[in-house]
Amino acid sequence: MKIGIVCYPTFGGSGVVATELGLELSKRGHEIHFITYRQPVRLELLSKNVHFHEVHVPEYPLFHYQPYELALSSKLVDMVKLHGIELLHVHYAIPHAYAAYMAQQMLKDENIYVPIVTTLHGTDITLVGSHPFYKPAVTFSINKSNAVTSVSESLKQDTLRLFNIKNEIEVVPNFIDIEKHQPSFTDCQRSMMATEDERIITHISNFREVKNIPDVIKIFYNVQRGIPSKLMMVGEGPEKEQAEILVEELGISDKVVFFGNSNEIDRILCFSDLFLLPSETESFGLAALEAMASSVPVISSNSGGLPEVNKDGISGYLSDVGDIKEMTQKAIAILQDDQTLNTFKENAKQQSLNFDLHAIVPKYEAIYEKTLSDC
Ligand code: GMT
Repeated sequence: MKIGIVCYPTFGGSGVVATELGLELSKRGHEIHFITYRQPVRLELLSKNVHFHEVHVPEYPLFHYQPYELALSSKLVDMVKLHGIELLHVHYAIPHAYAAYMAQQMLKDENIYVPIVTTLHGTDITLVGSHPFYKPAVTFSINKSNAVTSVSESLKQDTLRLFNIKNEIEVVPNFIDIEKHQPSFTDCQRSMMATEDERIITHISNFREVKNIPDVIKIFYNVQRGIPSKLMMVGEGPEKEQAEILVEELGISDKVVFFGNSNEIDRILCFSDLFLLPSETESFGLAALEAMASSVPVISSNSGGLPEVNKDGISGYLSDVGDIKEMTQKAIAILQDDQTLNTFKENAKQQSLNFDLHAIVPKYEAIYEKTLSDC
């Protein structure tokens, strides 16, 4: 199949999933066209089956907001015609599903029909999409998609609760390329980050309010008082500066490393002992799955789709949002001795195997085939 993939090209989970999906589909013989405003971060290699088409938005001083949807839908029309793209798979409803629908209508005028598969990722529904200013357009574009998927059962239920949806929503969970998370580094360069008696705790995110970054730091602060440890903070975002100030105020600057965005997530996870994700809400928690695939147990909140990914008492623990005390106790319970830690590490790895890309990607292929045959 010739598939156009539209996504955000940044470090966000939806872009990562879209990129990994496109790469795997290309290995399975499909021709993939990524259409977005920048080359996606994990899309390092273009090949015979992987193409990237950049959406340009010319700056014009009359516009207070440059019309990205317009440029995207025009680019989609051009690329479908030029490359014979048979189906568009758009990740994150806003504004991608809307732009794809406009492209579909424009192409109809030229007797070309391109179906749309929309994948809902989380904040496009829970935080942003349900805002009254966006809701009618989001509802419309979900209902006009030929097929709709969501990354967890929890997100599906949120979508049905928040919007008037007439379409079927199929749950296709996020996935991981387990092979990429095999330990390929001899000692993971752990010694560069911590002494032998220290545990390494990690958090990876886009540092938005929804991630509850202050909770990450407070949990770590409590843990390091009983168990010698270091905290690795990976990512960039609006809450990062406040996080650095809090670390300073708590007097733990020598124990916390802020990495910024990193293309070496697997290297950092390789030397990690515990992953913290105390988010306010999380439709899935791809970062937690990536940690588990690297044998890192997870302390998370129990909100949204996290209980579908992290299994309480097995791959880690789940607590109510904001329950720093319980999260601290559970982190200590995992880290307190090598035997317990190793059991959680093995279980985390085992749990991640349920999300192996070889099991999940065929589900998308089946959706594409059905969508095309229904048109
Ligand atoms: O986590 C974010 O803020 C980024 C956001 C995105 O769309 O890139 O992540 C959402 O999609 C991910 C991939 O499906 C999920 O793993 C995240 O849980 C989800 N984030 C939220 O629901 C807050």
